[in-house]
Amino acid sequence: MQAQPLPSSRTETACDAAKPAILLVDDEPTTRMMTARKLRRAGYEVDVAENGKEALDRLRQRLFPILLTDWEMPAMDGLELCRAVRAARFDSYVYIILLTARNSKANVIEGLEAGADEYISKPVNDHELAARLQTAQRILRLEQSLRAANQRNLLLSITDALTGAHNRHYLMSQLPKELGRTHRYARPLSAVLCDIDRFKTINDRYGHQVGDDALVQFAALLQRSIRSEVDWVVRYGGEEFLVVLPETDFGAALAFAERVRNALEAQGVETTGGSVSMTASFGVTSYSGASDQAKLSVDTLIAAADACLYRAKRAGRNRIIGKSFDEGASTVILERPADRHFGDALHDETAAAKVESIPAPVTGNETEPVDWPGLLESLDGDEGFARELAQTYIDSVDSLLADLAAAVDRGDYDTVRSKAHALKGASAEIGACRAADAAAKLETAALAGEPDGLGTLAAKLTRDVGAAADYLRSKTSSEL
Ligand code: GH3
Ligand code: MG
Repeated sequence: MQAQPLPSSRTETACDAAKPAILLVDDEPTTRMMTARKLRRAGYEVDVAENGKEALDRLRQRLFPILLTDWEMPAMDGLELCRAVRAARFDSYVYIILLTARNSKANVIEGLEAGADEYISKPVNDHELAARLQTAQRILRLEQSLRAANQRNLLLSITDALTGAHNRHYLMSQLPKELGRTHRYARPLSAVLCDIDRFKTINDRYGHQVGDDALVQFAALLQRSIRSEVDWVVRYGGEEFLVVLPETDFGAALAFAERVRNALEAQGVETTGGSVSMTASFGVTSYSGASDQAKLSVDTLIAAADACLYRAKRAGRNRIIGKSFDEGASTVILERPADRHFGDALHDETAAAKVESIPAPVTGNETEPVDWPGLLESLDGDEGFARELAQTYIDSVDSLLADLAAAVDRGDYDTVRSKAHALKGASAEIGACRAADAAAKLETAALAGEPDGLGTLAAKLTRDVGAAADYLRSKTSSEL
């Protein structure tokens, strides 16, 4: 007998050009072959299986939007197959048509309850099969558009509408997972909090529209700077973004922040209102993923980045301050413009260990030589320790300044650099921002071997350190 192609249904449309693939399941070879041939001649791509078990294996390997299955089969029958397909929850919907000689009401109900969408009695009428397949395609198209709408909605629910970055909702659902992986596999994780400097003045000067555009462009700069497969950007607040960098250690995270800081400082952003100069400040924080960090939480990670960002703002903006949770590591200050000392290490992304750790800068009080309240806060109010620290600073700076003065007189750059470096660390530790800044400038000049202005820079450093020591003396005698 010659197999006839399936008659075309009157409702067939142009969309039927790409017909869905059908998996045909029947244990009887002749019926299987004949039905397969008809379907193929009607333009369907068809694969065949001999029983439910084989069909299920096939479905696990590739997607068949339509499953046309016999009821009675060895190994796994049609009903069991229906149940297994529904339980498997494949990525997209499988439309199931049961073919069977059983056509009592009870059978129909049983088949539908097992998960079949449609039911055709044997012997199959070709017109009926063609019409049923049309229905299947209609339902599948509806299901696909629903699925696409759901995906769009899901994306919208985790995306910031203005910048296209992720929103906080996404952050709070994903960061715990990233952190979990960090702990489980002892892998590093870094987070960089970025905040545009004096953004209010950009709004004031250019208008809110340009301000919006500047935010979009800044987000785009961040997106261009990350590894798109693994890193992600969240709009954390109005003009504040958090970049999550999995598998990234402290040194590489600092290098990332420096790349962005540098690009923004150099180019600003192109907006609808023209080119806008702007800078940003960065708080960088990293977990190494070591097991002793199991207690570290999402909140701790973000709070540390926030504290670093706050310090970067107070220290003058357009800079990076980082804190690693690695054992023994302390806060790293990156100067603006990046000084040679840190810059060299930063350009070598693999050389995290070479990034010099110096004690936390406790800056913030811009009128006093030392930010004493900030220091106490960073020490969790431990006044006893703050007193000891102040005394140590007072005791040590005199000889450092004397050595420095002698080295300046001799033109001994190396000693000038090392004394300036020591004064920078000590001053940052105690919260003497101006002194730390002056020391950094002198250190940079000495490193570059610039004789001009070395004396002036050393004199300023001496004054600032002296003022800090005096301030601490007055504090220790009055308040402590
Ligand atoms: P700082 O350097 O201390 O960060 O100063 P700042 O001016 O950037 O920070 P501040 O928090 O004082 O002001 C943030 C400004 O960002 C105020 C707010 O109007 C603006 N802003 C927040 N969200 C948006 C936004 O979606 N569009 C625009 N155009 N401006 C925004
Ligand atoms: Mg800001």
